[in-house]
Amino acid sequence: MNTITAKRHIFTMLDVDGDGSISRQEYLARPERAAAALGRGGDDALLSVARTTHEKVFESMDADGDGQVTFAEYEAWAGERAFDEVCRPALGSLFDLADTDGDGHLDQAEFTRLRHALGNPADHAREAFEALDADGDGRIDRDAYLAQIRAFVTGGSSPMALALHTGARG
Ligand SMILES: [Ca+2]
Ligand SMILES: [Ca+2]
Ligand SMILES: [Ca+2]
Repeated sequence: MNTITAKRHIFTMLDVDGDGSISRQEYLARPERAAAALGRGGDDALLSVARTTHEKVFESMDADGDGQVTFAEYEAWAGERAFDEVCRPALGSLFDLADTDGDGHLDQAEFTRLRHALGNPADHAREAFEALDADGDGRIDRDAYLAQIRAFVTGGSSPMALALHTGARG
């Protein structure tokens, strides 16, 4: 999978209604949906972190500020700098929502709930987990998880390709 394909893949996943752009509402629904699926209430401190970080990502992606992110905007924006400055905190906030016992790792049950919360189907959960659990100790480390997403979005290849590919439509 090359970088353009990876970008297209992620864009398609984020454009939930498939109308060709990621609306502000679509994007900001992600942390809300994840929190609800993970059993966290609207006043959860980790959810408020997730809301703030996702708002920053959206504002950063939406170059012309019209409340819609087109693929052209997304493609021009996505990359190493955007990942390090704004994506990483947002993805980390979702990881933290899913890390129910707060130990800094996702075990298989926590990871599977996160995938479900982000709208991925339940199938292939074990393969995705195994692909991301590089050292096979039965848990996914936060930094390793974020590094793998980074490798995927900036280089197009990483175990995350499998994890995302099996989880997204199309
Ligand atoms: Ca849309
Ligand atoms: Ca826009
Ligand atoms: Ca955990």
